[in-house]
Amino acid sequence: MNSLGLARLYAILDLGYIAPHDALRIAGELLRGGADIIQLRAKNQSTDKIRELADELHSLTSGAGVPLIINDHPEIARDLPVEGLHLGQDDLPLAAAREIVRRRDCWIGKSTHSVAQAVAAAAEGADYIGFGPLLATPTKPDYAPIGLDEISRVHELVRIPIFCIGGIKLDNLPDVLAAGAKRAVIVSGLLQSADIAAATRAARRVLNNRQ
Ligand code: 3NM
Repeated sequence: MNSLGLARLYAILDLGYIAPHDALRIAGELLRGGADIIQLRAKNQSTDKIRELADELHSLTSGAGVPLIINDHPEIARDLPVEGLHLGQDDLPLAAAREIVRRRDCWIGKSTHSVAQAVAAAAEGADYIGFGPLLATPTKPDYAPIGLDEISRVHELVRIPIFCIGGIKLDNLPDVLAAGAKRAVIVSGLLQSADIAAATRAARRVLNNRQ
């Protein structure tokens, strides 16, 4: 199984962009392209539907050695052998989520939207953070972009893996890396490309060249 420490490209199967019945096929494309981690994000589906999809997806991702992370639903991370749970700032506190999941081998990541939140999430015991949105993004329209200037400072202050997120596309990825990012989450930039595996492979190549 890929380790968190070595992961560079974090892809999200966001059901705001893809239909549930396409999720497995598109996960296959992301895996073929070399995504290091896949998250299932399904804001408008029932918990039962997400659990069913997560179960199917996990058979695929675990066969490929790629961690599957569930957004928002600690009870699903408790019930299935997924590798991680992702929490937002408005979700339950990390310690409360760990109490529900009760598996130390389940990573818990947290979305952070400022350097202060990033430092707080690390202190709270997060295994990794998302840091963004760096740039304006239709995937998360209600958040003010942070810009690229804080990327180097957050890397100085926070030692757990930091996945930069928000408005990252293949064409601006080099600028994000030049600003100090080491890892990236790309959602619409992958899901909306004509060839998802090729776009994923291209992003991986840019991220790998950074090391
Ligand atoms: N979380 P795209 S930004 C899901 O800042 C998500 O926490 C963010 O999508 C955060 O790559 C974001 O399409 C959307 O911009 C990322």
